Amino acid sequence: MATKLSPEEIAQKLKSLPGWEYKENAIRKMFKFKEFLHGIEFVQKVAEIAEAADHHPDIHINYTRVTFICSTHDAGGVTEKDFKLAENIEIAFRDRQEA
Ligand code: H2B
Repeated sequence: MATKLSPEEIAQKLKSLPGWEYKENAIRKMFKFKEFLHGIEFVQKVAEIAEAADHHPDIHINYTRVTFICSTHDAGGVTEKDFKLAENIEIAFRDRQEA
């Protein structure tokens, strides 16, 4: 099982992930889209990434705002797996075609 990171380790690692914050035992970021369906398309992309990695974020959709909340349920907190997922979400957002 992945090891739960300490708040200090999380704070350090968040420095290389602009816009991500540590809150309620998870790391999260809200992404804003021009259109509702652009956000939904991005959710589909992240869902594919999550399935491939077998590591799944909580996803909150509020019209054109989509928030990904990453924690490792098995470990009861944030692990390296969540940082890997956050990095892959960032890469997918950078590479997206539609927004
Ligand atoms: N996603 C997240 N975020 N945390 C987990 O502990 C987790 C997961 N566990 N996706 C995975 C699936 C586990 O249930 C399977 C069996 O590997």
